[in-house]
Amino acid sequence: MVSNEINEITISKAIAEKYFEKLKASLESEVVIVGGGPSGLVAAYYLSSKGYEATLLEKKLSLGGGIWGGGMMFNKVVVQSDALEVLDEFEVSYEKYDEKHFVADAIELAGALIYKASKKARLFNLINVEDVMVRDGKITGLVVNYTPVEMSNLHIDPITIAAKAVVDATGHDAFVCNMLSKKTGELELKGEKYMHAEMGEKGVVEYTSEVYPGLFVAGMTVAAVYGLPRMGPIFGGMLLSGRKVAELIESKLRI
Ligand code: 48H
Repeated sequence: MVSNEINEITISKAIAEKYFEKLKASLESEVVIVGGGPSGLVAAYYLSSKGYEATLLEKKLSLGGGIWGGGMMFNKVVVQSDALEVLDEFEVSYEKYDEKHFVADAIELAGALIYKASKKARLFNLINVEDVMVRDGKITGLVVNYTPVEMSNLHIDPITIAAKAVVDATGHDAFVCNMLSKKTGELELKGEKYMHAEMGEKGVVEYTSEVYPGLFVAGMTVAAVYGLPRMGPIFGGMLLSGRKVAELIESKLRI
């Protein structure tokens, strides 16, 4: 005899109710982070740890961005000594390679960032940010649609999400900055430069900033906006940039 305790319609109702509860709560967020790579996940974690309502939007099925494949699909990543405290915060293990270079497992790093960020922030996958919302010279939110809508080229209008602060953490694409530049002409992107790991790593953290009222940049997007070198599969700069953008937003929203 099959009991009726597990019910298909209850399963569907539970998913629909809980998902739309989360989506509705996110429609007016304090901070929206675009991109679920290392810098975006770290920013989402630290912002929500500080008590801010942080929503992260990722267009792909899986979060983690460029972490998973390490360097050329060798799934290990290097993190320099300055960023080890972020690995410790996320309980990621690492091995010393020399005084300055440490090695972490790419899968463990991606898993830990996603896990810890998901405990605190509102994370969405399969949501593609396709435009910006601007009023009175300030970014006020984002225009979003489900990724399969874009992939299938269906004519379906997007919806909007309001935010007091937006973080462009879309990596090499610098999607939000490029869109803002195209639509307003008020932001100039210098474009990412050649490989120079030391300059790239330092610059990405140093130049993490607010680039337009309400719009902050973190991770590789910083390099795209400020014309900084790339650095390859070393991830300390991404982690520190994510932490720094959370601190900058905190000091701005606290006022
Ligand atoms: C929603 C979007 C959209 C959109 C893109 O590339 P990422 O891992 O970004 P970072 O900056 O946190 O880390 C960069 C690092 O992975 C890397 O590539 C390095 C260090 N490269 C050095 C080198 O020399 O090459 O993640 C960005 C995420 C991705 O998951 C995208 O899918 C997502 O943003 N994304 N999400 N709406 N319009 N555009």
